[in-house]
Order: sequence, then structure tokens, then C-alpha cells
Amino acid sequence: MPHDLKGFQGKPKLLLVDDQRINILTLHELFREECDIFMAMTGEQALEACQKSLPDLILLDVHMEGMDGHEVCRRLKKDQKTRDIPIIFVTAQGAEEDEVLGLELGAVDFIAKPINPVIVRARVHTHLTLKYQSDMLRSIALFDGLTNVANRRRFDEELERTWRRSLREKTELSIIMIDIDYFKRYNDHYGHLQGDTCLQAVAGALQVVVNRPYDLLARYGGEEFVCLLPNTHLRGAVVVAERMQAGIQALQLEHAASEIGQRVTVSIGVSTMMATAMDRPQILLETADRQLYQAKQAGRAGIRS
Ligand code: GH3
Ligand code: MG
Ligand code: MG
Ligand code: MG
Repeated sequence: MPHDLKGFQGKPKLLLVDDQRINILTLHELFREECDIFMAMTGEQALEACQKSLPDLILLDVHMEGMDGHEVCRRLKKDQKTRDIPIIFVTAQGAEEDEVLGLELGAVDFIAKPINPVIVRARVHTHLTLKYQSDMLRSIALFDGLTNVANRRRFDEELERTWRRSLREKTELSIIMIDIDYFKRYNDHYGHLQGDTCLQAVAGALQVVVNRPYDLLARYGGEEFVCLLPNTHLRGAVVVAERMQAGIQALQLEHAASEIGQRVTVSIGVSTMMATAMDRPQILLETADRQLYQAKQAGRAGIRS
């Protein structure tokens, strides 16, 4: 396997779809050592396997009884969750219309039957490498490298989306802004590396609290985090903020240079509103920021809403 593929967490996941057992067995034999193999003998099974195990690559037979490969491809491309899984069609030799249609439907490549093992291996390796690289890019684009929570870009996108939904559905949305207290002193006292470790621990504790599927925690900058809570009223957001405070307190991180109990603490500002056509979502951030400032003024380690 090319060196790049070592980057996959575990082995790359390969889904083999064919209505002929012998074809699946041949491909299985080719890749069983370097990939985790999933198998399906009908279109329906293929769709189910994709939902369950989100493969990194699919080798998809075109001609099958019932739902054929082209239809499987169409359905996978319609679903947000599966649309980015690369598909290689396996077509009968000389079936040019099949190839054209397959590529039009969004397949990345095709392989002719009867398969040539050397070519199949080379193509699968190429597409697994590309998949790995695009996963990497995606994660760099959307996540903060130090703390692994979402980054600001992802947050801003999600805020826009949630704002529009609030406008349509007339629901309230809330934002929580969290800032570590006396963090400059923390770095000065313990050093920047230890500061980084502290940021990771704080992010981890916050993420434990932010666990509903549509809620989003992001690193907003330096030692500041922000949390987006769609469809959440102020009372609910304050409860989340209180859990955050409890989670940070439970860490009991030493901070000898802090004036507050010599432990790492955070100040929190909360804001809630229903989107209006006149406003921009940034107004939520500005309000939360003002509340955060109030929390700092009031002595830190508290919540203002
Ligand atoms: P306050 O209680 O008012 O929030 O004071 P503060 O010292 O936390 O706030 P200030 O904004 O003055 O300082 C923030 C510090 O956060 C300064 C900067 O060195 C540190 N910082 C920002 N990003 C990082 C980072 O990625 N790693 C580390 N170790 N420190 C960071
Ligand atoms: Mg077939
Ligand atoms: Mg700050
Ligand atoms: Mg701070």
C-alpha cells in the first residue's frame, strides 16, 4: 500500500458490490490484507452498507438484478452523508455507454471486466490516496488543529445557516462565549506549551457538555471558545453555561498566578434571540461579547446573560 494510506485511521474501508459471488471473492482476495472489506450483492444491501460503515471507496458493479449500480450511485449522491464517497464502476468490457453514464453520475473511475488485478490495484490505491488527502484537507479546513473542536470558519458558516433557519422557523437561537481568565499570566507562569495543554483540557471539558447533535462548540480565537445552540431559549443556554462552569471546575487545573482560588476558571457571556430580517447574525456575537465583558468586570469565573 502506498505510504500515504498509513494516514487512515486503521485500514481504509472498501465496499465491494457485485451480484456474482465469484467477482466479490476475486476482489476480496486482492485487497483483504490492506483494507477492511465490506460486501454487498444487491443495490439495497450496498446502500445499507454505506449508511452503516461509510466506506472510503466503493467498487460498484453496474449490472445487477433489481436496483442496478447506476441507481445506487444516484441515491448515494443525493444523500449528504454519502455523496462524497468515491465510486469506481465495474463495467463489462466495451460497454462504452455504461462508462459515460457512470462518469456523468459522478463516479471517479471505471474498471473493465474481466478485471486485470494489476490495474485494479493501481486504481484503488490512487483513489484511496485521493480520498485520504481530501479528508485531510476537509479536517484542516473545518477543525482547530490544537484542540480538535470546530474552527472559526466552520462556526461562522454554521451560524449563518442556523440564523436562516431561525428566521424561517421563528425559533430562538443562543450563543455562549467562553474566555479563560488570566490566561496571559498562565502562559507567563507555566510557559506556552503548558498553556497549549491547558487549552486542550478546557476544550475537552466544554465538548463533553456540548453533546446534542446540532449544537456546535468552536475555538473562536486564542483562549476564547464559542458555542452555538440552535432552537434554544435563554434559560436552556444558561443551563449549558452552568454545566460548562461545573466541568471546568471539576478539572481542578492549577493556576498559581490566578487570583481566583489558584485554579483555571472561565468567564461566560450568553445571548439569545430570534433572527430578524433586519439584523445580521453577528449581533448575537456582539451581545454575547458584551455579556462576557460584564462577567469579567464582575470578578470573572461567572456567567452573565
Ligand atoms: P482575562 O482574564 O481578562 O481574559 O485576561 P487574559 O490574560 O486571559 O486575556 P488576554 O486577552 O490579555 O490574554 C490572552 C492570552 O491568551 C494571551 C495569549 O498569549 C494567550 N493565547 C492565545 N492563543 C494561545 C495559544 O494558542 N496557546 C497559548 N499557550 N496561549 C495562547
Ligand atoms: Mg453483475
Ligand atoms: Mg480573550
Ligand atoms: Mg482571557
